[in-house]
Amino acid sequence: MFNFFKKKFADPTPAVRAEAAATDAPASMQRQSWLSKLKAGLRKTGGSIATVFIGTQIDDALYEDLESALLMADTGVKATEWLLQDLKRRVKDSRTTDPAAVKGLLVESLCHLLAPLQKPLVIGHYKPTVIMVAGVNGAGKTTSIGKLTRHLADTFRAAAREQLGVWADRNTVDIISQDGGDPAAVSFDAVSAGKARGRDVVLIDTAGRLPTQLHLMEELKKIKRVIQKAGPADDQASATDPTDASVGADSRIPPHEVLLVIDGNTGQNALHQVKSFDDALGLTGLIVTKLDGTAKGGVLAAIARERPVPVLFIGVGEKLEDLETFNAREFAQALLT
Ligand SMILES: Nc1nc2c(ncn2[C@@H]2O[C@H](COP(=O)(O)OP(=O)(O)OP(=O)(O)O)[C@@H](O)[C@H]2O)c(=O)[nH]1
Ligand SMILES: [Mg+2]
Repeated sequence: MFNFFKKKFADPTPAVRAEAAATDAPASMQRQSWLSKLKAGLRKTGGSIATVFIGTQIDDALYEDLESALLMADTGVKATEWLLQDLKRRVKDSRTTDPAAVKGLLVESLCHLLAPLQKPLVIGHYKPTVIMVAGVNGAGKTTSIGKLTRHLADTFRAAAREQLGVWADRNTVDIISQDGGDPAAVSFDAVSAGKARGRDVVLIDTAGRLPTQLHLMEELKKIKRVIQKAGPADDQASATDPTDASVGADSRIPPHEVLLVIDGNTGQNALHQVKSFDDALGLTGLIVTKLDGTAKGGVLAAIARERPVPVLFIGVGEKLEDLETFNAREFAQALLT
């Protein structure tokens, strides 16, 4: 079992990062180029917040401006209140009188707020690991699945080189689809095929366009129920007898992950989607797309405060390399520095 992207992009302490830079230059270069992309993508959101700190005094006006800037960035009332309170405490403790230093303290507050959202996607625990992907029309589901598929193939190839030569030559991706077929039945077929063919991962794309939100939820719930009927996957991590249904039976039943893709551009509306999809489906993670060019990137803080479903990946563009794992500190720094 390994955490997705662990090899390439773990969240290293500075010491480990230095070591990684020495031994794994291409990976750290990739992460560097991702960081500059992330920074560019978040410029619109971060820019208006950063202007609050260009004055010479830390006073009520600064906090009021900051409050407006955070609300404008769709941080939401609750997260904005939390951030202001936490920041004021940090400013008091540090006894700083320099507005520029307050920006650095805001990075710390934001980092603290976002940290619970940071969680790696674990694959390899179940065989196959079944990942159902939901989201409204145009959120970026299919694009994200395409990017993930490529990353997964790379991750497995990297693991294969290091551990098991046999994985290397394996034909990596099958696509199961059926025009006009019942989505739940196609999903069931895909999971069954994944099991029969000994695949590592099954990704299930779903449609976002249905007459109403209610129709969409009902269809997604049905897809989830039908996927469950495909029966338990092999548990690769536990030492228990896989035929003993009384042990860990629930966790082996697919889908192992139910991910919601949200369009970061939709701000507070994305938060509403998280709440309603989570209520209907029991989400295990989020993919937040289109953070490039939006002024509403504060929505991640709102999610952290109001419905902290882990953010597994964030997207800042349409290209393959524009989807990456979410790291709270990177995000806070990219946003504000
Ligand atoms: N700028 C930008 N565009 C993105 C990103 N992710 C996806 N897109 C674009 O968003 C559009 C919609 O993406 P899709 O992947 O088709 O969305 P979907 O959720 O599968 O849509 P439906 O299947 O119709 O429900 C496409 O033009 C993508 O290229 C991103 O991170 N940044
Ligand atoms: Mg699609």
